[in-house]
Amino acid sequence: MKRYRPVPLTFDRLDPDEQLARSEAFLERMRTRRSVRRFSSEPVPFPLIANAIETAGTAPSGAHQQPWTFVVVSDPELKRRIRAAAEEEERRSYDGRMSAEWLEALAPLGTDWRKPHIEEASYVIVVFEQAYGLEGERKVKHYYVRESVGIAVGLLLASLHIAGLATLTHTPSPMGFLARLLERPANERAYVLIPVGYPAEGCTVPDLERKPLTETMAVFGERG
Ligand code: IYR
Repeated sequence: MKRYRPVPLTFDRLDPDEQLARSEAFLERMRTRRSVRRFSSEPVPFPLIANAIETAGTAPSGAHQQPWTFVVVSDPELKRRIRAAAEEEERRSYDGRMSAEWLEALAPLGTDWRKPHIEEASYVIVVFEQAYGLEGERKVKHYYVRESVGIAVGLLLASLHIAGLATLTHTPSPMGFLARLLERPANERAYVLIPVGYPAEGCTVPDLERKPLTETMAVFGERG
């Protein structure tokens, strides 16, 4: 069994002014993040992708098991095959598998079964959750897998956005074809597919608003 071996914390204590300035600058930047569905073919520097994945890996995870794998695809033929398989599933979803209520909820986003972004974007990152660990033949139980991977994906998206790239969190359903096409081991399940690149010339997005803090925050006690 691995033992508890504490080491001193490294912690960068900031001046209050600096805290607020950084917090506001980050908020202002993140306010400009939008999901993008049409990409240009312009290449993206690979270090931006690698840094984002390393940033994602700083996420807290259940029992620090880091139950994630990020598969980066730039190969055009593989992207073409992923798009074809995704569109096959999505066509069936939009043509009957999704309920009328679901389609109504999606209407303001203007989505349909066509997924050109999978081929157009410079990179596609497919995130896999590790349902359990594999140490040789032995299965190791993983804890809070979906929560851990969700937090990691949030950090990934923030890093890519701060680096001046556009992304889409795409969840073709069902996603089983991704594990097959990307030759993943038995313990990995596709979690989300993220095209990454620059928006296409003239790219449009739905006219959406974010909920104000008054709707998303409740406070008990004094505000410091
Ligand atoms: N997976 C489909 C449908 C879809 C579902 C939700 I919830 C969205 O927020 C957006 C789309 C698709 O990708 O089109």
